[in-house]
Amino acid sequence: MSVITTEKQGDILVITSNNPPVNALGAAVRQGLAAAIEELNGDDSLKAAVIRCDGRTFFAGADITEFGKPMQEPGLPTVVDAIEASEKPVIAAVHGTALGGGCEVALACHYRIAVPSAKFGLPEVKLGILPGAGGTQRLPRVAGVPFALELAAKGDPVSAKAAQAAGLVDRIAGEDSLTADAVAYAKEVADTRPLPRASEKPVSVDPGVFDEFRKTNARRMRGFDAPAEIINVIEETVEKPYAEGVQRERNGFMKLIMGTQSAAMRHIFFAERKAAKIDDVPEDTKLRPIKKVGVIGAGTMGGGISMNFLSAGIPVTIVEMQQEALDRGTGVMRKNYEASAAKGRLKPEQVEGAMGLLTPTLSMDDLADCDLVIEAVYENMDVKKDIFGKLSKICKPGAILASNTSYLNIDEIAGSTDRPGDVVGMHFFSPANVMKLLEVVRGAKTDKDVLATVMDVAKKIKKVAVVAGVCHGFIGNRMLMPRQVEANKLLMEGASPQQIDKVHVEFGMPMGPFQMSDLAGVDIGWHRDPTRIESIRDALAAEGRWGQKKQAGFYDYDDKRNPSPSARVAEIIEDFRKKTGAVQHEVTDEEIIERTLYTMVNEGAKILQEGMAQRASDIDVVWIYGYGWPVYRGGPMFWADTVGLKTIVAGLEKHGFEVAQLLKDKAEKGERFN
Ligand code: T1G
Repeated sequence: MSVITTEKQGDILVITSNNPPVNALGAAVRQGLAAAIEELNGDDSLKAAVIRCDGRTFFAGADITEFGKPMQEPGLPTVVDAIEASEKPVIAAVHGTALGGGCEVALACHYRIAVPSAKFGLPEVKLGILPGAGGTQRLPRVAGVPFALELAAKGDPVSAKAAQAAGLVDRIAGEDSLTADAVAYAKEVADTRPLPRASEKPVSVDPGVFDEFRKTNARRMRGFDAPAEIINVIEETVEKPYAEGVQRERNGFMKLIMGTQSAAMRHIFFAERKAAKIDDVPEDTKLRPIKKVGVIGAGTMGGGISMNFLSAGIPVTIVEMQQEALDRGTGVMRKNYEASAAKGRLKPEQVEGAMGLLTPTLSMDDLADCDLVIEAVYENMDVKKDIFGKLSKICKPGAILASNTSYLNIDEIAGSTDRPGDVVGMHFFSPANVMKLLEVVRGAKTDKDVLATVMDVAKKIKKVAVVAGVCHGFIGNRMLMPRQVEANKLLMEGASPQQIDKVHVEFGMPMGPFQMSDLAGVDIGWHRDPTRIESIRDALAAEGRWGQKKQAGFYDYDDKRNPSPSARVAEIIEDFRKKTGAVQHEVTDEEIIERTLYTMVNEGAKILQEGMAQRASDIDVVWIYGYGWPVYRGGPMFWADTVGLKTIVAGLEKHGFEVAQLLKDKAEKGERFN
């Protein structure tokens, strides 16, 4: 069955794409569209055409799986130009998400009609590229430069209503009558001339808008090539003829798509989706119904975890030991929702709706009818085993019992129950209602339907889930450890906190190891004995330098939490170096990269060879979504491939590290992780 079919409805040609799952504009679709436009213009009985899609969405863009392969004719630019050049009107009938090339197909049509729930976007920038089929030329002319910059350089979709307000959509159809409304619209405009061709529309522009946009979005665009190029292309071509402008667009597209950043971002696009699949768990595994969730602990984590479910419309029973702690926890949740409402991200009724699904209680017995219970108390194995022992008796058969532990042994926790098959780790990252990553820790006895259910729940609460095995720190925190150990050693050997952090921030991390310690709390995991000073961290903690919350940690902080190097910290470091007789040397930025980032890659290789992660790309996903690793570098394992595994091995050996066997083998064979 051809992916593109045509059907005459009177004198209107209805062109339909049926290319699941998202009507990506692959070669067959492009060929079919080109042939259909020829059919339209070659048949005198036809007066206009409608382009529509079957399935869940209008074209969701070029077929990303074709990137990097020889392009089959006709290319999308050729197809969209043929649509616009048609002598008879072509109407785009949009539902779902018209993204990237899909939005560009719609732009090349003479009219655009969409259902209210439709969205339009140019997310190419999130793949490290730019709209390569006329989008940078037609959108400014149809909807104005400011709107075009927002859509193309940021990559977020807009609603049909917003698109209509900007001039990108001409008419809104009934949610359930798109095709009929589109055909009627085609009949209405069949004889209207001249045809409205986007590329021929004049555009007025305030030249200052480009630098204004650059300034406003500097922080968000830091380190990325594509946004800057998109702004440049539009700025350089907006007052030029289409033919010239589209050539500049093409040059920009080719430059970006050949670059490492785009390869990295496309890698992450697919890696995130691959991570959702568990190799030995069939995709049609029957899921356990999750209608009600229990959360034990109303602290920062318990509250954040609860919000994920409440926001997804899933009722939560939250348990605390003390009324005061329970009230504080629920108060923080309400405050967080109200803060979002104040920023216009939520309507007041949504705040009440979410909070209305929350049942606070002091009794664990109230968890009896929950389908999933998530324990989020402090990191103490005895406490967790006691709780799980009780849950084992309280919870109904089939209820999933999950721990939010960030590094403790799930098998040991499961051993405190009489139903280890129901036990699993669900490691959220703080703040749990914001960070997208969820590590799903698979115990030796965790049932497959429990895993499949938790992965499905993760999608429902908009988390990116990655399966981890049972080891200390699972995937993310296990790789964080060697980074922190080496960063502290480098302090002892002559580097300053700000030098080490600067290298990481310039690499693209949101913050360096010491800024991160100050944010999380220097006292986290501290033994709390101020007389026992075995590390620089102990020395800081002993003086109450517990980080941002005390306006003093590895840095000093002003009232707005802006960091500045601390003379006191420099003294503490110097004293500690002297006390321990640490040998000093000139620490270079390259050494910092080798000792803090190469060691992470080495740990990632160990995680892979031990089977604690299913794939190298899963490790990449963990670091992108759990720690803010720059997506344009594709995650630690992808980045190692771009550096070259031989270089990684040499760097590790230079500093005396024992290289993981898998890393050594791959380097020797010239292989990559991804
Ligand atoms: N190409 C190929 N496969 C795609 C695809 C695409 N564009 N989009 C999605 N898929 C696959 C995806 O891998 C998954 O496969 C399945 O479809 C369902 O996706 C010239 C050059 C549309 C909002 O960046 O944002 O156009 O895992 O799980 O959550 O200027 O997919 O099932 O085997 O994400 O409902 C620009 C990318 C391309 C849009 C649907 N377009 N896609 O979300 O489902 S570049 C994009 C999405 C371009 C032009 C340029 C989302 C979605 P599998 P899913 P979803």
